Amino acid sequence: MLEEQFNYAKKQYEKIGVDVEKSMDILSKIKISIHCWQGDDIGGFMNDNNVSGGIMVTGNYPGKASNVEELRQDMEKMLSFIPAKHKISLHAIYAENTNGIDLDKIEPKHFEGWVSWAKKNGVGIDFNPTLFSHPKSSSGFTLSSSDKNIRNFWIEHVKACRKICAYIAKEMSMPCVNNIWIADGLKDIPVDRLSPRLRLKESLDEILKEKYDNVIDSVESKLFGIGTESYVVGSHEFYMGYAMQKGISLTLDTGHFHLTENVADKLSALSLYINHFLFHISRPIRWDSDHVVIMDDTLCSVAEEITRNNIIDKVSIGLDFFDGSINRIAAWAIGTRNTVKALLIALLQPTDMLFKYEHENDYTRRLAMLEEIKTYPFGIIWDEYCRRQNVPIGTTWIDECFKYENEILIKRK
Ligand code: RNT
Ligand code: ZN
Repeated sequence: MLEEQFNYAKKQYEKIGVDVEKSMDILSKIKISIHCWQGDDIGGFMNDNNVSGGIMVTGNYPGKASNVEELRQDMEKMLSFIPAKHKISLHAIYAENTNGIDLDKIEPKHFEGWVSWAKKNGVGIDFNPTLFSHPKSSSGFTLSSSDKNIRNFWIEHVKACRKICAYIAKEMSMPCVNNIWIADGLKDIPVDRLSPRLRLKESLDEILKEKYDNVIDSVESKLFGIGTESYVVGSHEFYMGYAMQKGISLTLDTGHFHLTENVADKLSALSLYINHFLFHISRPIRWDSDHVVIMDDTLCSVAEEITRNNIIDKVSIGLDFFDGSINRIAAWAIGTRNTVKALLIALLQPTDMLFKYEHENDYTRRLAMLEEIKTYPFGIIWDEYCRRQNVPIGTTWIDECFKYENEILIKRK
C-alpha cells in the first residue's frame, strides 16, 4: 500500500524535476542538534533546579526526568521516534558526579557518561556553557559584570566548557558546537550602554585565546528577556560584529528577534561574511516563550533558505524549546519531527526550476509553482522515509509515547 503510494508520489515529483531518492539521501545526512533540556525543564543536575536568566518553563506535566538515568531513558524513547542519526545538545549543568564543585571547575570527566551513552546510541554531542540559574548570575550580569570576581568566575566556566568540547569532539570524531548565551542586561533604561559591551568583548577575547581544532564556538544574541526588557548586552549587532571579526559561528535563535522579523532572510546576507551558523529553532508566542516547534512559516522558510542556498555544511540546526505542560517526550518528538519534515519539504521543492523562473523574471510561473507544490504528496515521502529509517510511521509514535507514559512516566515520583 505505502509502496504503491510512494511510487505515485515519486512520479509526481519527477514530473517537476525533483529527485526524491536524492532528497531523502541528503536529508538522512543532516544532523539536528536535539536539546537535552526539554526533558527536565532545564533543571540539570548541579544546581537547585530553579531556572533564572529571563527564561521560563511553564507547566507541571507528570513524569519529568529528575536524574541522569531518567533523562537518558527518555531521550532514547524520543530518539526512537526520529528518523536518522542526530546530535544531542548538552548544557554544562548536565555534568555528572560533580561532588559539589562549581561550574568553573567542571572537567571532561564529568561528561564521560554522556560520551559513552552517545556512542552507544549513535548520536553526536554539542555543548552549551550555563551562565544562568546560579547564585553568581543573580545580579543579572556574568561575562559583562563590573565585578571582576564574577566576571572571572564565568570566564573560567566557559574556558572549562571549551576544554570539555574539545574532549567531546575527539571522542565523537566530529566537531562539537559550543554555544555561548548569556542573559546579561537591564530591566530599565541604561545610561551607559557601552561599558558592559566592552567588558563582554574583553571576556570573550580572553575565553577564545586558546585554539581548539574541532570546537565551533558560537555566540547567541537576544532581543530582550524577562528582567532585561530595556537592554541586553549581547544584542544581535554585538554578536554579529563579533562573529565576523573573530571568524566564529553566529547563533540565530528564531525566538530572539522582533516577532515580525524574518529570521530566515538574515541567512543569505550573513553567509557572505560568516562561515558557520547555529540555528536555535524555537517558537515565540508574543515573547521568547520557547513553545514547541510547529511546522510554521518560520520553520519552513529557514529550511528553504538552508537548502536553496546549498549551505547545509555551514549550518548546525539546533532546537531550543521547553514545554512542561504536555508530555515532554511528545514535545521533543513533535518539534524534532517537524524540523526534519520541514527540511524534507524544502528538499522536495523544484529549486532549479523556481530559480530559473525567477531569473527569467517569470514571476507568474514562480508564484503558480510555489502554490501548487504546497499540496504535493510530501506526507507519503515522509512516511516512506520513516519506514526506511525504521521509526514509527504516521501517527503510530503517539500511542507508543503514551504507552511509555503509562508504563514509566506516571510511576515516577
Ligand atoms: C535563551 C536562549 C538559550 C536558552 C538555552 C537553554 O533565551 O535561547 O539558548 O534557551 O540555552
Ligand atoms: Zn536559544
